[in-house]
Amino acid sequence: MFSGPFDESIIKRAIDNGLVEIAIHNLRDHGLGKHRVVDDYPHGGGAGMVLMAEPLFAAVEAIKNDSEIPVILLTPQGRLFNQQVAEELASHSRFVLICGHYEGVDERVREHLVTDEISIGDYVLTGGELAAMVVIDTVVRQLPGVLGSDESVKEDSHSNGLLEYPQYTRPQDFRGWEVPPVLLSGHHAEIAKWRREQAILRTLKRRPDLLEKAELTNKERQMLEKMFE
Ligand code: 6GU
Repeated sequence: MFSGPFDESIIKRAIDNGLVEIAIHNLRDHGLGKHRVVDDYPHGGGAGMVLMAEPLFAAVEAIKNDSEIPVILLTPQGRLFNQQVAEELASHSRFVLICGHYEGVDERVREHLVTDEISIGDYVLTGGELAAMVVIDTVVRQLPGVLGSDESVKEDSHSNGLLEYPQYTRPQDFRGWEVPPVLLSGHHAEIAKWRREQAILRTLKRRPDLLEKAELTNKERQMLEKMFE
C-alpha cells in the first residue's frame, strides 16, 4: 500500500536525498505462533476482530530504543489531525505510527504503549494506512530542504490560517474568461493586496470557522467586522 505514494514526486525526492527515512514494519512479523496471528475475538463478544496487545508491543519494542519517541495510534477516536498537529510532529526527529485495523486494538495498547492518538477526519477508513500516508506526507513536506523555494511551505493554504487566493496561468483569455487585470499590472504591492483580500474573502465564504484563529491584522479584522454590521 505504501509503495505508490512514497515512490513518487516530493516524498520520493526527500527519501532519495536523505532528508527523511520511512521504515515500514509488518505487524505479522511479530504475530503469534506458526500462523503469525495478530488479532482475536473480543472478550465479551460482539462483531469483528481486535488487534492483540502482544504483537503490537513486540513490534514497537523491536524498533524503538528511546522512551522519548512518540508512539501514535491512528484511529477514528484520536484527536483531529490538522496543520498544527503536523507541525508539532515535524518537530520530533522520529516517531512511530501504528495503523489500527479491524474493530480496534486491545485497550492495553492505548493505555500502556501509545503516547498519542490521531484521526484524520470524521469518517471511517478500513484501516490506518491511508491515514498514516496523509500524516507522513504532511509532515515530510515541512522538513527543511524538502520543498524547493518555488513550493514554499509558508505560502500554503492553512500555514497562515487562511485558504489560498485564486491562481491563474496562461492564456490571459480562455474562452472569453479573463485573468483579473491586477495580476497583469506588474504592481507587486497591488497584487499582494488583492491576493490577501481574496484569501480572506474566500476563507470567510467557505471556512468562516478558520477566521477566528487566522493571522489577521487589526485593520483586516475591522474590515471583517464592518461587513457584519
Ligand atoms: Cl486514523 N483510521 C481509520 N480507520 N479511520 C479513520 C482514521 C483513522 N481517521 C479518520 N478515519
